[in-house]
Amino acid sequence: MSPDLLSGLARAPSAIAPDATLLPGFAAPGTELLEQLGSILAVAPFRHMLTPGGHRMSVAMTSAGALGWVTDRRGYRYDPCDPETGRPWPALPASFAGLAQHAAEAAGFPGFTPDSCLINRYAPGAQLALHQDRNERDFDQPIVSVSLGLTATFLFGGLTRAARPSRIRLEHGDIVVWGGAARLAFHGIAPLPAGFHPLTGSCRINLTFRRAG
Ligand code: MD3
Ligand code: FE
Repeated sequence: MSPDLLSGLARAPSAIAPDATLLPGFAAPGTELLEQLGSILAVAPFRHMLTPGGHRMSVAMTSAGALGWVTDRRGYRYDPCDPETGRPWPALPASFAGLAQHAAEAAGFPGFTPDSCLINRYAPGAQLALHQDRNERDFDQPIVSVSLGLTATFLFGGLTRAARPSRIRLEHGDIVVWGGAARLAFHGIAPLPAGFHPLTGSCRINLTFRRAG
């Protein structure tokens, strides 16, 4: 088999679970996304937020779009303003929204129009415990995730916390679309191993596009 055919097979969409579609390398491998990201971070830098229980999250986060996801002692929610500045979150770049819509359509969810992009930064050791995403208004809308930089182990559980999660490697440029039956699945990220990626250095960045409001 030719190397071309092999890589073609490796890059075909695949089902992680019903209604959870991995689009390997669907995001452009270059620096365009990261350049736009730099403009967002200049206005709304990464910060470690507090959980309602008072724990500082190991993942650093920020947002772009009409709504941004926040957590503090008062709870988890979407807010039109960055609590650090009191100002609206930076706009969602049209290229980001277009990429998310294109990916959603490729996975069978046409007409996805995100109003929020949560941006997560993982340094080595950072992790995200198993959770559900349920602060959004309409669970019929998918979530689109874009992985950049270091490879992470994604934990995909079932619809109850008790289900033993499967482990999936998410690499630079991979996009996953989570809709339908997968939308309320428990999921998380295992502690990030140390490493170096030419575009992000010693971290992983994940963008999740949502219709929150
Ligand atoms: C499956 N982020 O921000 S992205 C999150 O890599 C979050 O930073 C992880 O979980 C990360 O909430 C995982 C993949 C993901 C995102 C949302 C989902 C998978 C999902 C919602 C429902 C089911
Ligand atoms: Fe999540």
